[in-house]
Parts: sequence; structure tokens; C-alpha cells
Amino acid sequence: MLYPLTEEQQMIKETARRLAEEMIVPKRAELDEKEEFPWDILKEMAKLDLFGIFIPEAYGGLGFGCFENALAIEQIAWGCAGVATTYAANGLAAYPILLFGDEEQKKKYLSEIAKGKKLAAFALSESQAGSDAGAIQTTAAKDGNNYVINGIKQWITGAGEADIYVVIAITDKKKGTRGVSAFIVEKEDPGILFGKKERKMGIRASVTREIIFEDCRIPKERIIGREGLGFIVAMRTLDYSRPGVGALGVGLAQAALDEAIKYAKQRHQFGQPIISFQAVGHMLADMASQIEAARALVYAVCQYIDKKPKDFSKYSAMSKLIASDMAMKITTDAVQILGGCGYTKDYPVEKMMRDAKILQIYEGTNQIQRNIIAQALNKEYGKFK
Ligand code: COS
Repeated sequence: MLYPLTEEQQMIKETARRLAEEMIVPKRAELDEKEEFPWDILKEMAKLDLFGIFIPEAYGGLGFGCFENALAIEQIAWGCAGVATTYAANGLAAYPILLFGDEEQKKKYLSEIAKGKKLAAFALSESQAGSDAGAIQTTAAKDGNNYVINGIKQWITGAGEADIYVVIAITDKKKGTRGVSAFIVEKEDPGILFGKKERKMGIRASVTREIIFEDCRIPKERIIGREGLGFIVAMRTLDYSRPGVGALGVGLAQAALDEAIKYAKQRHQFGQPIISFQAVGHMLADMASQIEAARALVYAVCQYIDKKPKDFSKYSAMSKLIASDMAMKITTDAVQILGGCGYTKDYPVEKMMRDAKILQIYEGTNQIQRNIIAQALNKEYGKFK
């Protein structure tokens, strides 16, 4: 469907698409096979100004919003969901600074992120704090003009490669989620170490590592917002970034559909191309319809967020939920249409199916998204009790 995009939006979309076609698609199988971090692609993204899309012009960005960011993520994910994860996770880590950082922090860190000079990573999860984000155990103790961080973060996208880390840690255990704070840690700070690199099923062009903080000492000015605001910083950040996961799902599913149609037109069985069989045609029709529905929702939610409403957690969760479940289904169906070929590494759809699975898990499992939506409904309809 032709969405009415402005000239700038069209340019962002086309720039990301061109990068995907010319640089990402030719390399994606190798990146996946070798679990290689795509530094050369990231350098090109920096040249194309793709890292600064939603960062204000005052901090070196392009000054657009969530929607334009989603347009870029979608096209990059059409090329490779692993590369798109690396790209989107950098944006995820920029949000806490953008939303809650002070002027100094924005000037220093956002401008480096916007220009692609430094990569950023968001460190919330721990081995015992995945869905239950409030159960983190990493601590940040005030010591004079410093905070001293101790603990282990797990499954952190970009860890080890990124230079800037937004770290969520406990500053006052007695206060529960109100005793949690957010900090900026630099890779060069003393006491930050990187643990094992996870060997993943998919999105293997992105890196996922543990981060170990051993008496990691940072200046007290690196706190984001104030003490006790960290849980809200993390939750708001996820509200902004989850539609990006939706966009990633839409791009990935579109790529799988494109492959399935191409194959169904050239593959002959019983003397005709398999696309002419109703069984295959109906599968393709369902796939195309579900992609358009998810795309419409993701775009609408992003445009709603860009109007800066007070609360949009429910819609953000819906866009992530619908588009990621859709991507899992469409990539699985694409493998089915390609049959035996689809199950081999000679065709890209098996990678797409492996890549899609994580979208239902990261940035909050889809079970958590349903909880968020159900909780919001309960609250909204409470007045009718
Ligand atoms: N925006 C602003 N504030 C929010 C918020 C949001 N989206 N979500 C929660 N809060 C506030 C609540 O209002 C509450 O504030 P008060 O203390 O003032 O009442 C506080 O945060 C605690 O909220 P809640 O009680 O709902 O927290 P829970 O511990 O029950 O956890 C969920 C809520 C499940 C939503 C949260 O833990 C979550 O999102 N988990 C998934 C984490 C995740 O996505 N991990 C992926 C890795 S990060 S890439």
C-alpha cells in the first residue's frame, strides 16, 4: 500500500532500502554463518545519517520521530534482522538519555550516537530478572562523588562492541522498583568487563553478551534523571522502542513473503508453477494480508507516539505483539512454501524463520505484552465497575 510519506520520510525509507539491497543482502548469509559483527555496514549507516533519525537536531540528529525510525528499521530488517537488531538496539539505548537525560548528557552522548561515532547498549536484564525487570540485583552505591556499580547483566545486545551503556541498578533496595536508578557507563570506565558471547539460534549478525560490573566507579553526574527514577526510565524507554520491534517484524516478514512468491512462480510441480495451486495462492494471500495489517498498526502506533500522548504503553505493546507473532507465522509459512529448499541454507528463508523467533522474546516476551495490554484494559474499564 502506498502510504502518504513526506519527501523526507520517503528519502529515509529509500536510503535504508538501498543499503539493504546493496550491502546487507549480499553479506547476510556470511554474517549469519560466521556470527560476525557488521562493522562495515554500521560505518555506512553512519555516513548515511541513519543513526540520528529520531535524535533532535540540537544534538546532531535529523530531528524526526518514532515513525521515521520505524521506516528505517523495517527496510534494514528486510535485508537482515540481525543487522536491524544491532541498529535498533543502539536506538533503544539512546531513548533513556533523550527522554530523561540532562542537557550535558544529551550534548555529550546523543551527539556521538547520532553521528554513529559511538554505539550504545541498554543493560536491564539479569539472569534472575528477565520478564520480572523489577527483580534486578545489580547495585549502584553512592561513594562521595561517585557511584560504584556491582553485578552482572545478561543478554545485552551490543555488549562489548558498544562504547556507551545505559545501566539499570538498585540504589535503595528497601524501596523496590522506586529504589532503582539508571546510569551511563562508558566502556573505558574501570570495573566494566564483558563475559561470554551467546551462541544464538538467529539474529547472529548482532552480538549478545554478559556485562560484569566489579566495583565499576563512575562520576555521580552520570545518573539519568534522579535516584529512584530508573524503573520508569526503563519502562518508558521500552514503550518507545517496542514499535521498532514491530517494524523489524514487518520488514522481516515482507522479505520472507518476497522470497516465497519468487519461488512459487518459478517452481513447477504437476506441470504448472506452484503459485497457480489454490493451496499455495491462499497461503500467500493470507501472508500478504497479515503483513499489511501489522504494518498499518505499527505505522499508526508510531505516528500516535510522535504526537506525544501521555500514556501509550498499551498501543506500543500491541504493535510489538501483533507484528512479531505475524513475523513468526509468515517466515514459517515461507519455509513451508519453499519445501525442502526452504529447509536448506541455500535459500534465505530458514535464516528468516530463525531470526523471527527472538522478536516474540526480546524487549519483553509476548506474554508480558499481553499482561501490559490486559492491565491497561482493566484500568481503563475500572470506572464501570
Ligand atoms: N511508564 C511509566 N511508568 C511505568 C510503566 C510505564 N510504561 N510501567 C510501569 N510503570 C510504573 C508503575 O506505574 C509503578 O509505579 P508506582 O511505583 O508509582 O506505582 C512502577 O512502575 C512499577 O510498576 P509495576 O508494578 O507494573 O511493575 P512490575 O514489577 O509488575 O512489572 C512489567 C511490570 C511486567 C510491565 C515490567 O517488569 C516489564 O516490562 N517487564 C518486561 C521487561 C522487558 O521488556 N525486558 C526485556 C529486556 S530489556 S531490552
